[in-house]
Amino acid sequence: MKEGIVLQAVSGLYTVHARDQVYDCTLRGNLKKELNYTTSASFARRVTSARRPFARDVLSVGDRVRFVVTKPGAGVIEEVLPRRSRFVRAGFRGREQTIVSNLDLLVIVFACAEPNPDLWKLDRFLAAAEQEGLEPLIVANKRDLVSEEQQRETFREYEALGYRVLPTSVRESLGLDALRDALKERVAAFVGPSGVGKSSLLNAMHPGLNLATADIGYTTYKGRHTTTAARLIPLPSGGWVADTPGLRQLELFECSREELEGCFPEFRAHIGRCKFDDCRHDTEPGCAIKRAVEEQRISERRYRSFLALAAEVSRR
Ligand SMILES: Nc1nc2c(ncn2[C@@H]2O[C@H](COP(=O)(O)OP(=O)(O)O)[C@@H](O)[C@H]2O)c(=O)[nH]1
Ligand SMILES: [Mg+2]
Ligand SMILES: [Zn+2]
Repeated sequence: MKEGIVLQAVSGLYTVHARDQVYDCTLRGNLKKELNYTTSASFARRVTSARRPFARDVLSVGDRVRFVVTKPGAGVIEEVLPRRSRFVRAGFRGREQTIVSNLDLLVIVFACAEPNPDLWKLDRFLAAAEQEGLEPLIVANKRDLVSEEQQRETFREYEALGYRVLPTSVRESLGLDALRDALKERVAAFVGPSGVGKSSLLNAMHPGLNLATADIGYTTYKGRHTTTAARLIPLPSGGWVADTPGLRQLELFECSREELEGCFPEFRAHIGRCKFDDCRHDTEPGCAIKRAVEEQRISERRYRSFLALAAEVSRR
């Protein structure tokens, strides 16, 4: 038996990638009943799919599988390995839909300039990564347009929070090896505003595949409604990049106010220490979060970022 990863899943047919080769696979008939989804003890949303109907959610892009080769380039999937994570979104008629399994790295790309980095937007992506239990990697691209000092200064506060910041330049081939290394053996998604160089970075790591077109994603038509399919792109240097429009517009998904607090790592030590149990950390007296802001243990800017996100979350 071979082991591989599902790159594409279309109407019961799976493209499985194993050691630089792809196989068109079907699923063993009685496999559906045996699927046993488990997940790591990370901050990620718990996998409870065992109680959900499997009919539409048997296997997804990113699942690791064992399969037998039945003829050159084709096989039958015999076993699905436990899922480490499950990235879901509301699908058709609001039904929860697995978009990518085993996604574990969120590459958040911003440019040092052109366009100037919007740190409020960066905070949103980081909060979403925290909520999904994804490891974030901040890429500060177009480093060639600013000095090293300016790049460091702009992203310093994130490093202080413990996030990894990787300066890159596609133009000067800077940091690309480090990015390749960070992606190895991982299932990653690239997010960030348009024009920051996401496609350029992917093309630089994957010459030969023009990702400018892949950026749009693609659509399959099934009956009356339209679904947008996800796929994984294998990188020659190792690792897979998830390509789906739904991921690119990543936002906080069904996030409660309480959950949002935990998505700001510097808040965690102060949570539960406010005078009121239902403190919104806004105008209430005896607020531990506001005290931490006054004592400069939480930055004023990140605090205001939290309030802006909290207002949005509670409005939903
Ligand atoms: N100066 C500079 N320009 C870059 C760099 N990376 C990408 N660009 C340019 O930025 C523009 C947007 O890049 P693109 O990859 O399409 O961004 P995307 O929208 O995030 O996919 C293009 O004109 C690129 O040539 C870089 O490292 N330095
Ligand atoms: Mg692009
Ligand atoms: Zn408070």
